[in-house]
Amino acid sequence: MANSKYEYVKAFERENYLLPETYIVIRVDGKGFHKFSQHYNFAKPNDLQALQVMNAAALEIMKRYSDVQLAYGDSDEYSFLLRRKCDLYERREMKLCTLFASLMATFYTLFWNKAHPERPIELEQVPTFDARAVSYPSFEIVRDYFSWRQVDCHINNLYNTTFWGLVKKGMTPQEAEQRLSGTVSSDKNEILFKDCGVNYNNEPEIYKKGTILVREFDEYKSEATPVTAVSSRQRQKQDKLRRKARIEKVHVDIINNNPWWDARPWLRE
Ligand SMILES: Nc1nc2c(ncn2[C@@H]2O[C@H](COP(=O)(O)OP(=O)(O)OP(=O)(O)O)[C@@H](O)[C@H]2O)c(=O)[nH]1
Ligand SMILES: [Mg+2]
Repeated sequence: MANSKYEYVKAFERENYLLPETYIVIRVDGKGFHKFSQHYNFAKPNDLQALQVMNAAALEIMKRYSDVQLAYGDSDEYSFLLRRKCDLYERREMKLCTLFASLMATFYTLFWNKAHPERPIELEQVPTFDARAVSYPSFEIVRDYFSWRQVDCHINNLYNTTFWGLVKKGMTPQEAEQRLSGTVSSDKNEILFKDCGVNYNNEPEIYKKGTILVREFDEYKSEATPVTAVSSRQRQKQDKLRRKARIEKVHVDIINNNPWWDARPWLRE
């Protein structure tokens, strides 16, 4: 009710507006997916169908929000890069985080049920996600951010692949853990090859590199004009182009891969 005597309670609300002209990254992460993966019998170390459900949910978010230029995901997490000039919900942090987390949970449930009609999501174990938003002042830091997530994917995947490789060869989980303690990357590669007969290089790219969803433009025109100088008609036109751009799914190395980033100048804008 407008102008009631209770209106004053609104004065207690606080809002964080993410800094203008900075890149926003929103990362969603599955809550308690260790348990979730056990409940739904995920394949170890990687469950391809579960990863595809994450990818489908993230793609759906990207389709809805043209400000998302790039998304990177592995395991139970996804990071979304919003363009520097994005004004989605006036850059209100709470609005963005709650929205992305709830969309992810809803889409995850829908796509999971579609992929597993025989094993639909049950009330006692529903997928939920937390979300955080960070604003980064330079594109170099954005690249380092995504490199950080991909390095994390690589480290976890090499460990998990070796661990489960040893367990499949007859070790107990404790023995496998002990065998891997103190080892570096090259040791794990060697253990995998010698003890498990697995060449890590031949493992699927989606497991080793994670998934990148990226908006691709055939004809790209720079938007490098100050935000105030762009008319609302121009802005609508640019938004339409972003909506029309195709979204591609790739599993490539983005760590220190300058040519990959440089070939997509719109990610900088
Ligand atoms: N078996 C299997 N487990 C997976 C897969 N993807 C994710 N997981 C599980 O999900 C966990 C994700 O890691 P975290 O996000 O650190 O753990 P979490 O249990 O979700 O905990 P919080 O995020 O802190 O709530 C992994 O440690 C695995 O246990 C998969 O493809 N196969
Ligand atoms: Mg998690």
